[in-house]
Amino acid sequence: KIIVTGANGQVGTELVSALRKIHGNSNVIATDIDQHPTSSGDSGPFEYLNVLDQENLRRLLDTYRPREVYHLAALLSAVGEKKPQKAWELNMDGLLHMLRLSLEFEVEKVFWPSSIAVFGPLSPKENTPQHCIMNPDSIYGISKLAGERWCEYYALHHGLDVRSLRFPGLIGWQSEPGGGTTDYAVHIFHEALKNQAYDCFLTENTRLPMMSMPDAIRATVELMQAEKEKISIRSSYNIAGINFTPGELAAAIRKHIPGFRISYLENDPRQKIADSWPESIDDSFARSDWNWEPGYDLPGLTSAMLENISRNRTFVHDL
Ligand code: VAH
Repeated sequence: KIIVTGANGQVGTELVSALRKIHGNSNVIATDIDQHPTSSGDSGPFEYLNVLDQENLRRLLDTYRPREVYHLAALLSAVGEKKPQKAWELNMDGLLHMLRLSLEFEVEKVFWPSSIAVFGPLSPKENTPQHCIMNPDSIYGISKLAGERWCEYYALHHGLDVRSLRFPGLIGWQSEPGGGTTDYAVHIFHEALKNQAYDCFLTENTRLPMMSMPDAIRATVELMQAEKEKISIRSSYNIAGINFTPGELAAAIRKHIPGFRISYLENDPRQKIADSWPESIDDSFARSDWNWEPGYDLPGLTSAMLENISRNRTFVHDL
């Protein structure tokens, strides 16, 4: 059995579908505190889970005795700045409960997503390396940096096989973004199709590392399927897809929707968070340890998003 927490979130929705295709619907238990399923179509077991309720979590682990756990439940960067205590509690205590109980119930492998948010103003901006100064100044980034330290501690001191990826901004067409700083890169496609215009909350030249959701899901599966001996990083792997600015993304959209217009808001609180993050990531450890290779470039991502959203319209997008 496999348990996924935060299964109704932006990554969880697509990860549950991918894991069910690999392991069979009944073997992947989707759990979330939010009961209404977001994933259109595929069916499979769902359980209510508040990861801060240790008895709830213990009961689920005892019932299913999962071989693998994917612990995605968290608050993202922008929401986290509005609810710092809640973000710290959910992101930190939720992870600590999961690590401790995964050890107790002998879970074979645990996946936990970190983020480029672990880097800060003193980190190198371009081709940010796996090991460098990390002074995150968002609660979300602080919780992810502390979480990486705990994951490495459980791996080295307790032998727990916990694996992690520092996700960049993720762009997919099957799930809503979850209140992050990179959400503009998903909203923009829906607005381009609906109104041929978008008011972007980041400025034109804000360059950020990004990745298609299909690449992020494939990276997660490939990391978890890699032989244990190949994993040399037990904090969290840098992983890169593409990087672009809102201006470059608008130009790529205009190749499909010539009249598309974009305007840039000033002083959005998310701008400060974006300015503290890298512009591009060096993922040489992921490439050498487990042969990571991204699959989408910006033109490919742009046409895939526009095609799939206009064809599927999998969720009604209200800004
Ligand atoms: C966020 N989408 O914006 C998430 C992610 C690197 C960005 O962590 O908070």
